[in-house]
Amino acid sequence: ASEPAAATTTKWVGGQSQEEFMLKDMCILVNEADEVTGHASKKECHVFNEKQPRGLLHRAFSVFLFNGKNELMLQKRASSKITFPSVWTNTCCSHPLYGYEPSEVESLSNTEVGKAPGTINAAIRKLDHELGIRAAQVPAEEFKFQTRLHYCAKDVSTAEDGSGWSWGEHEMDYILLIKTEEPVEVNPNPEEVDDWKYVTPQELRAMMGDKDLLWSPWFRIIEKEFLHTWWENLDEALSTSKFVDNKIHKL
Ligand code: DMA
Ligand code: MN
Repeated sequence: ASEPAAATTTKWVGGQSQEEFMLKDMCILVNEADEVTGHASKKECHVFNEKQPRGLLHRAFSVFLFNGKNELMLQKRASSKITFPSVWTNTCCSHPLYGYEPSEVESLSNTEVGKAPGTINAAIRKLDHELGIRAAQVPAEEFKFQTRLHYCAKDVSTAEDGSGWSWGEHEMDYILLIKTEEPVEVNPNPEEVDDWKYVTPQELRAMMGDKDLLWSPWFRIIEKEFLHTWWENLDEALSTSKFVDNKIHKL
Protein backbone atom coordinates (compact mmCIF):
# COMPACT_ATOMS: atom_id res chain seq x y z
CA ALA A 1 0.00 0.00 0.00
CA SER A 2 1.22 3.48 -0.75
CA GLU A 3 0.05 7.05 -0.42
CA PRO A 4 -2.25 8.45 -3.12
CA ALA A 5 -0.30 9.91 -6.03
CA ALA A 6 1.19 13.29 -5.18
CA ALA A 7 1.16 16.33 -7.45
CA THR A 8 4.82 15.76 -8.23
CA THR A 9 4.37 12.40 -9.98
CA THR A 10 5.43 12.43 -13.59
CA LYS A 11 2.98 9.80 -14.79
CA TRP A 12 0.30 7.68 -13.28
CA VAL A 13 1.22 5.51 -10.33
CA GLY A 14 0.29 1.88 -10.90
CA GLY A 15 -0.89 -0.64 -8.34
CA GLN A 16 -3.37 1.62 -6.57
CA SER A 17 -6.76 0.09 -6.87
CA GLN A 18 -9.92 2.14 -7.01
CA GLU A 19 -10.93 0.37 -3.77
CA GLU A 20 -7.90 1.82 -1.99
CA PHE A 21 -8.83 5.32 -3.08
CA MET A 22 -12.37 4.75 -1.75
CA LEU A 23 -10.98 4.16 1.75
CA LYS A 24 -8.02 6.55 1.76
CA ASP A 25 -9.31 9.66 0.02
CA MET A 26 -10.72 11.99 2.70
CA CYS A 27 -13.37 14.16 1.08
CA ILE A 28 -14.42 17.51 2.51
CA LEU A 29 -18.00 17.56 3.87
CA VAL A 30 -19.91 20.82 3.45
CA ASN A 31 -23.41 22.19 4.14
CA GLU A 32 -25.64 23.72 1.45
CA ALA A 33 -23.84 27.06 1.94
CA ASP A 34 -20.54 25.29 1.15
CA GLU A 35 -19.23 25.72 4.71
CA VAL A 36 -16.91 22.92 5.81
CA THR A 37 -18.54 20.62 8.36
CA GLY A 38 -16.03 17.77 8.54
CA HIS A 39 -14.55 15.03 6.42
CA ALA A 40 -15.31 11.46 5.47
CA SER A 41 -13.88 8.74 3.25
CA LYS A 42 -14.70 8.75 -0.43
CA LYS A 43 -16.58 5.48 0.16
CA GLU A 44 -18.79 6.89 2.94
CA CYS A 45 -19.60 9.96 0.84
CA HIS A 46 -20.68 8.04 -2.25
CA VAL A 47 -22.86 5.30 -0.72
CA PHE A 48 -26.60 5.83 -1.23
CA ASN A 49 -28.61 3.63 1.17
CA GLU A 50 -31.54 3.76 3.57
CA LYS A 51 -29.50 5.67 6.16
CA GLN A 52 -28.23 8.27 3.65
CA PRO A 53 -30.38 8.13 0.51
CA ARG A 54 -28.44 11.05 -1.01
CA GLY A 55 -24.96 10.10 0.23
CA LEU A 56 -23.01 12.85 2.00
CA LEU A 57 -22.64 16.31 0.42
CA HIS A 58 -18.96 16.92 -0.29
CA ARG A 59 -16.75 19.25 -2.31
CA ALA A 60 -15.70 18.38 -5.84
CA PHE A 61 -14.34 20.05 -8.94
CA SER A 62 -14.84 19.77 -12.70
CA VAL A 63 -12.07 20.98 -15.02
CA PHE A 64 -12.82 22.07 -18.58
CA LEU A 65 -9.48 22.28 -20.42
CA PHE A 66 -9.30 23.93 -23.86
CA ASN A 67 -6.45 23.95 -26.37
CA GLY A 68 -5.23 26.95 -28.40
CA LYS A 69 -8.00 26.34 -30.95
CA ASN A 70 -10.66 26.55 -28.20
CA GLU A 71 -11.38 22.82 -28.48
CA LEU A 72 -12.51 21.12 -25.26
CA MET A 73 -10.76 17.98 -24.01
CA LEU A 74 -13.24 15.25 -23.08
CA GLN A 75 -12.41 12.06 -21.24
CA LYS A 76 -14.12 8.71 -21.18
CA ARG A 77 -13.94 7.30 -17.64
CA ALA A 78 -12.28 3.90 -17.29
CA SER A 79 -14.49 0.83 -17.08
CA SER A 80 -12.72 0.07 -13.77
CA LYS A 81 -14.04 3.26 -12.09
CA ILE A 82 -16.34 2.30 -9.21
CA THR A 83 -18.68 5.26 -9.74
CA PHE A 84 -19.96 6.16 -13.21
CA PRO A 85 -17.68 3.85 -15.23
CA SER A 86 -17.36 4.12 -19.03
CA VAL A 87 -19.15 7.46 -19.41
CA TRP A 88 -17.89 10.46 -21.37
CA THR A 89 -17.38 13.62 -19.35
CA ASN A 90 -15.36 16.84 -19.06
CA THR A 91 -11.55 16.84 -18.95
CA CYS A 92 -11.08 15.87 -15.30
CA CYS A 93 -13.24 15.57 -12.17
CA SER A 94 -12.37 14.68 -8.64
CA HIS A 95 -12.45 15.90 -5.05
CA PRO A 96 -10.25 18.28 -3.09
CA LEU A 97 -9.00 16.17 -0.16
CA TYR A 98 -7.86 16.56 3.43
CA GLY A 99 -4.23 16.00 4.26
CA TYR A 100 -2.55 17.28 1.12
CA GLU A 101 0.24 19.76 0.67
CA PRO A 102 -0.40 22.26 -0.87
CA SER A 103 -3.73 22.39 0.96
CA GLU A 104 -6.90 21.58 -0.94
CA VAL A 105 -9.31 22.83 1.72
CA GLU A 106 -9.47 26.58 0.99
CA SER A 107 -12.67 27.61 -0.80
CA LEU A 108 -13.00 30.82 -2.85
CA SER A 109 -10.28 33.43 -2.58
CA ASN A 110 -11.28 36.48 -0.50
CA THR A 111 -9.05 38.76 -2.52
CA GLU A 112 -9.21 37.56 -6.13
CA VAL A 113 -12.39 36.89 -8.11
CA GLY A 114 -12.26 33.64 -10.09
CA LYS A 115 -9.77 31.92 -7.79
CA ALA A 116 -10.53 28.85 -5.68
CA PRO A 117 -7.10 27.86 -4.33
CA GLY A 118 -7.95 24.52 -2.71
CA THR A 119 -9.78 23.02 -5.66
CA ILE A 120 -7.21 24.43 -8.11
CA ASN A 121 -4.44 22.62 -6.19
CA ALA A 122 -6.52 19.43 -6.37
CA ALA A 123 -7.13 19.95 -10.09
CA ILE A 124 -3.38 20.19 -10.79
CA ARG A 125 -2.81 16.98 -8.80
CA LYS A 126 -5.55 15.06 -10.65
CA LEU A 127 -4.76 16.29 -14.19
CA ASP A 128 -1.39 14.65 -13.61
CA HIS A 129 -2.79 11.49 -12.00
CA GLU A 130 -5.59 10.87 -14.53
CA LEU A 131 -4.15 12.24 -17.77
CA GLY A 132 -0.41 12.56 -17.12
CA ILE A 133 -0.59 16.32 -17.75
CA ARG A 134 2.40 17.86 -15.97
CA ALA A 135 1.84 20.57 -13.36
CA ALA A 136 4.15 22.90 -15.28
CA GLN A 137 1.69 22.87 -18.21
CA VAL A 138 -1.29 23.87 -16.04
CA PRO A 139 -0.07 26.56 -13.61
CA ALA A 140 -2.45 27.56 -10.82
CA GLU A 141 -2.75 31.15 -12.09
CA GLU A 142 -4.11 29.94 -15.45
CA PHE A 143 -7.23 28.36 -13.91
CA LYS A 144 -10.40 30.42 -13.78
CA PHE A 145 -13.13 29.42 -11.34
CA GLN A 146 -16.59 30.15 -12.80
CA THR A 147 -19.32 28.94 -10.46
CA ARG A 148 -20.51 26.23 -8.08
CA LEU A 149 -23.07 23.56 -8.85
CA HIS A 150 -24.87 21.62 -6.10
CA TYR A 151 -26.30 18.42 -7.58
CA CYS A 152 -27.12 14.87 -6.61
CA ALA A 153 -27.16 11.86 -8.95
CA LYS A 154 -27.53 8.16 -8.34
CA ASP A 155 -25.30 5.89 -10.42
CA VAL A 156 -28.10 3.86 -11.98
CA SER A 157 -25.63 1.31 -13.36
CA THR A 158 -25.02 0.20 -9.73
CA ALA A 159 -28.62 0.55 -8.50
CA GLU A 160 -30.25 -2.37 -10.20
CA ASP A 161 -28.93 -5.38 -8.28
CA GLY A 162 -31.67 -5.38 -5.61
CA SER A 163 -29.17 -4.97 -2.76
CA GLY A 164 -30.84 -1.79 -1.44
CA TRP A 165 -27.80 0.41 -1.96
CA SER A 166 -25.93 1.98 -4.85
CA TRP A 167 -23.17 4.45 -5.60
CA GLY A 168 -23.91 8.07 -6.36
CA GLU A 169 -22.70 11.65 -6.28
CA HIS A 170 -23.89 14.49 -4.03
CA GLU A 171 -21.54 17.35 -4.58
CA MET A 172 -20.70 20.99 -4.31
CA ASP A 173 -18.91 21.09 -7.66
CA TYR A 174 -16.45 23.93 -8.40
CA ILE A 175 -16.24 24.51 -12.14
CA LEU A 176 -12.78 25.47 -13.37
CA LEU A 177 -11.75 26.55 -16.88
CA ILE A 178 -8.23 26.54 -18.29
CA LYS A 179 -6.87 27.18 -21.78
CA THR A 180 -3.39 26.03 -22.74
CA GLU A 181 -1.87 27.80 -25.74
CA GLU A 182 0.95 25.24 -25.81
CA PRO A 183 -0.38 21.75 -26.61
CA VAL A 184 -0.34 19.65 -23.43
CA GLU A 185 1.27 16.22 -23.46
CA VAL A 186 -1.29 13.58 -22.46
CA ASN A 187 -0.37 10.20 -20.92
CA PRO A 188 -3.67 8.72 -19.75
CA ASN A 189 -3.68 6.49 -16.67
CA PRO A 190 -5.55 3.33 -17.76
CA GLU A 191 -6.98 2.86 -14.25
CA GLU A 192 -8.77 6.19 -14.66
CA VAL A 193 -9.28 6.94 -18.35
CA ASP A 194 -10.34 4.74 -21.28
CA ASP A 195 -10.24 7.44 -23.97
CA TRP A 196 -9.91 11.17 -24.50
CA LYS A 197 -10.35 13.65 -27.33
CA TYR A 198 -10.60 17.33 -28.18
CA VAL A 199 -13.92 18.51 -29.61
CA THR A 200 -15.45 21.64 -31.10
CA PRO A 201 -18.96 22.62 -29.94
CA GLN A 202 -20.37 21.08 -33.14
CA GLU A 203 -18.48 17.82 -32.58
CA LEU A 204 -19.69 17.69 -28.97
CA ARG A 205 -23.31 18.14 -30.05
CA ALA A 206 -22.90 15.34 -32.59
CA MET A 207 -21.37 13.04 -29.94
CA MET A 208 -24.16 13.82 -27.48
CA GLY A 209 -26.68 12.88 -30.15
CA ASP A 210 -25.06 9.46 -30.57
CA LYS A 211 -27.32 6.96 -28.77
CA ASP A 212 -24.40 4.58 -28.20
CA LEU A 213 -22.44 6.99 -25.98
CA LEU A 214 -23.08 7.50 -22.26
CA TRP A 215 -22.52 10.80 -20.41
CA SER A 216 -21.95 11.68 -16.77
CA PRO A 217 -24.93 13.39 -15.11
CA TRP A 218 -22.82 16.36 -13.96
CA PHE A 219 -21.50 16.93 -17.49
CA ARG A 220 -25.05 16.88 -18.87
CA ILE A 221 -26.12 19.56 -16.35
CA ILE A 222 -23.07 21.77 -16.93
CA GLU A 223 -23.33 21.43 -20.71
CA LYS A 224 -27.01 22.37 -20.69
CA GLU A 225 -26.82 25.23 -18.19
CA PHE A 226 -23.42 26.87 -18.49
CA LEU A 227 -20.85 25.47 -20.89
CA HIS A 228 -21.78 27.07 -24.20
CA THR A 229 -21.91 30.63 -22.82
CA TRP A 230 -18.35 30.26 -21.53
CA TRP A 231 -17.18 28.43 -24.66
CA GLU A 232 -18.59 31.05 -27.08
CA ASN A 233 -16.86 33.77 -25.05
CA LEU A 234 -13.87 31.75 -23.92
CA ASP A 235 -11.15 34.39 -23.95
CA GLU A 236 -13.42 36.81 -22.09
CA ALA A 237 -14.46 34.12 -19.61
CA LEU A 238 -10.79 33.45 -18.86
CA SER A 239 -9.42 36.98 -18.81
CA THR A 240 -12.28 38.85 -17.10
CA SER A 241 -14.73 38.05 -14.34
CA LYS A 242 -17.80 38.74 -16.45
CA PHE A 243 -19.21 35.21 -16.08
CA VAL A 244 -17.88 34.42 -12.60
CA ASP A 245 -20.44 34.19 -9.84
CA ASN A 246 -20.26 33.32 -6.16
CA LYS A 247 -23.71 31.79 -6.20
CA ILE A 248 -24.44 28.12 -5.63
CA HIS A 249 -26.63 26.72 -8.41
CA LYS A 250 -28.80 23.89 -7.09
CA LEU A 251 -29.76 21.81 -10.12
C1 DMA B 1 -15.75 13.16 -8.73
O1 DMA B 1 -15.02 12.64 -9.76
C2 DMA B 1 -16.10 14.55 -9.06
C3 DMA B 1 -17.12 14.90 -9.83
C4 DMA B 1 -17.35 16.31 -10.21
C5 DMA B 1 -18.07 13.90 -10.32
P1 DMA B 1 -14.41 11.16 -9.78
O2 DMA B 1 -15.44 10.17 -9.46
O3 DMA B 1 -13.72 11.05 -11.09
O4 DMA B 1 -13.36 11.21 -8.62
P2 DMA B 1 -12.00 10.41 -8.57
O5 DMA B 1 -11.22 10.83 -9.78
O6 DMA B 1 -11.32 10.89 -7.32
O7 DMA B 1 -12.33 8.97 -8.60
MN1 MN C 1 -17.94 12.78 -5.36
